Amino acid sequence: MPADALKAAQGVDKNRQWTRLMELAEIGAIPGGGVNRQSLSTEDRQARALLVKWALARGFEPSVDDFGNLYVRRAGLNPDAPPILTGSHLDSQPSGGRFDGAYGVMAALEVLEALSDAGVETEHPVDLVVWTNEEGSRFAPGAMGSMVFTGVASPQLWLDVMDDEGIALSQALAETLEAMPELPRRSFGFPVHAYIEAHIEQGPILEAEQLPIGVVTSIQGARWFTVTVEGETAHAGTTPLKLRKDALQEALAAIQALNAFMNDPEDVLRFTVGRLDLEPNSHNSVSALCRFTIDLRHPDPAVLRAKGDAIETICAKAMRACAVQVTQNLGLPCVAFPEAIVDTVQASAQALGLGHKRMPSGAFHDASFLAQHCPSGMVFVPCAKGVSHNVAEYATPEDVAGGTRVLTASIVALSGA
Ligand code: HGY
Ligand code: MN
Ligand code: MN
Ligand code: MN
Repeated sequence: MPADALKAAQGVDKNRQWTRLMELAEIGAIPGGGVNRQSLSTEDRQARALLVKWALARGFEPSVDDFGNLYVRRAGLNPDAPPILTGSHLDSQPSGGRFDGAYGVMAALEVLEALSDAGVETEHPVDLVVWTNEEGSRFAPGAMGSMVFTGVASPQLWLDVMDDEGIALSQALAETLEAMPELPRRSFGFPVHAYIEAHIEQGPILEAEQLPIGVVTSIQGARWFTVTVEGETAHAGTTPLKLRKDALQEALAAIQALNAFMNDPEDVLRFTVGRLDLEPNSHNSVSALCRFTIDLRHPDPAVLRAKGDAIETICAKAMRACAVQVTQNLGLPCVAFPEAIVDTVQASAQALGLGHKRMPSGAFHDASFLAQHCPSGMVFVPCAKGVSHNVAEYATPEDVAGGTRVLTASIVALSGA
């Protein structure tokens, strides 16, 4: 571990990072200590503006790409060298926590500040990144910004996607870019030397084993589907049950059949129906349409493929009188990070005397796509009871500072001092 790596890690200021995390958490704050700062919303724009203010105050160079991915550069000794990228996302779930995503962005800013405070120069520039729409809760799917950056998908694919208020992504994106007119534009897919994301674990393992650092080795794959069941609306009082084409009842039959099929005695597979929308959604009318979402995850690509590919047949078989359509709107691969990156993160934790373990990630991250673009890795810190995507999400000032020290040391080790 180069001496500069540890020197820079000591530059991490626990209080500065914590104060910023709490100030950021005021943007979109909701009762219970969480945030509702959904992608490309007014709150998302306010958070981005606050980050740019902090960056400019330190002489770092903000920029943005056409999909709203926001960058902040700390120059390296070699301006032509591909940057080290580090960051996460500022958008949250509707009843999200203060740390999911926000921690990785504040950790990245703290890395830049710590390098400057410690007077450590890096060969490669270090770029903070804020990925647009990692959560996918307002505009599905998630990880859009990193998919567009890495060329996995064209932004055209989603410009017409609407949120629940009928606002198109293209409009929300235009408003976000218009809010930062002074920022120079970057291209998608520029060469990246390495990518490292700091994140809360969003699971109970580190806390249960009282370890301050998770050295992430892999991220399980995820597939998102939307199932649309179409029936016919009818009068609730006069229409005999056997004549109905009741979209809700037949959607429930499909969900029951899917639950049975997805049942996994080892409890490794993750199957979630998170959204269910009805039309006309009225007390005394039979449902004409039921749309529900599926979030399917598994660490084994063969299982993820087999289980996901069976969904359409299972839903069709469950229909009595309705029609059903199944569309997949996210395919996130099972990812294993390269040993060189994992070893560097582990060596940093070791050199800093922080207890750690190698572990997989149950949550997906933008790192899932960056891993197909450049050598990538992640650093986890514990969160209280493993709770996340919940207003009660919490991590301690000590743990988030420890994670940022490991991130800083890893970045210096990777970027060459
Ligand atoms: O859904 C996920 O795994 C991520 O937290 N957005
Ligand atoms: Mn996240
Ligand atoms: Mn999340
Ligand atoms: Mn992420």
